[in-house]
Amino acid sequence: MAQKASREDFEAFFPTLINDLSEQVSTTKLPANALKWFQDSLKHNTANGKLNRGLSVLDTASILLSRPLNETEYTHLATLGWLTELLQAFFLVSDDIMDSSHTRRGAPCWFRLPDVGMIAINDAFMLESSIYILLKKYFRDHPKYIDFVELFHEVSFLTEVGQLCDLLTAPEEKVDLGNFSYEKSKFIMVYKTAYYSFHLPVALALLYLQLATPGNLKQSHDILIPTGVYFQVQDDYLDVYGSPEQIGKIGTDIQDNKCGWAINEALPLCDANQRRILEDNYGQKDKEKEKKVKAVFEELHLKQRYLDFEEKEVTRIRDRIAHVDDSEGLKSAVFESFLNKIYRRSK
Ligand code: DMA
Ligand code: MG
Ligand code: MG
Ligand code: MG
Repeated sequence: MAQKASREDFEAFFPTLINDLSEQVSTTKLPANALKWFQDSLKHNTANGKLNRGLSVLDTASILLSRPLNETEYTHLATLGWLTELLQAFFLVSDDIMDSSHTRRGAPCWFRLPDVGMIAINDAFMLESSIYILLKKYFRDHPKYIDFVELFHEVSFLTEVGQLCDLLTAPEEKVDLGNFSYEKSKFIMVYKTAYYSFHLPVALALLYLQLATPGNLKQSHDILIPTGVYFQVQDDYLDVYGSPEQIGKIGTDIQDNKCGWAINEALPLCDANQRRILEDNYGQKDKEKEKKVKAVFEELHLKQRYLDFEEKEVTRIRDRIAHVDDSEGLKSAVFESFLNKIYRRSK
């Protein structure tokens, strides 16, 4: 029987990796304050998250093996899990700068801390570099070492393509709702979120267990990319409707002129008057204007439309999951477990 990874055990494992990275960076004989800075960044930027990505690496492997992980497997897979969390930390630190966000995981964004500021850009790079230092330390002799490296590089690149399109469709001071479309928002969701958040953790477990056949990877991809899009629709919905206490961040999408789920849902539904209100108020750094946009969303019943979308989409994904071909060692429970982590989430 598979065993669900405990969040506490997984969290307790991270200090080992901080020690490894500290040891590595100390070979440069850097000043003590720089070592402490790096350690603080590693801690702050990985803390208080949901850890879905990291835990899914462990859960996927245990499901594929149909048994609890032994000690070596746990160490290796927890390391891979934390590498997905480091990638996430790298993306979040930079995303918060680019989105002018204020809070993240219930605390000020890293770059908002008075002593940090734009040093955060370099901290983001170091969070990313940490992935490859740890990969080398723990997986240099694994038969799939180069595949791990390439996977992280490829997934990072795809995420950066997504972030680029997210930013280019959201120019500041140039609001043109005619430029938005459901197709554009879907493209952005696939690339900026689905690959690194969903495809990556499962692909890592498959590679580690040497079950990453082209067939298994393709099946995983075809289920996990729609799952990732569903997750980003939730993120976009919660940006507008979640409370900051719940989601740990203050929504910025309306003021940032983002081509996200809510505005694309609203545009085809609104009458001329509502459209004018959206055009006059969307994408501006002004709380009152944001409220006017939200009022139109309310009139269009976006909350209910979201709930309907969620049930329809999850039914569609579950149907795909039910048809997984397990002839090369893949299991539908991998995807059920991942989907259950996010179904009807409120944070
Ligand atoms: C999420 O975009 C994508 C990445 C790569 C961080 P987002 O700006 O919607 O995320 P959040 O709402 O967490 O700032
Ligand atoms: Mg953001
Ligand atoms: Mg963003
Ligand atoms: Mg968001």
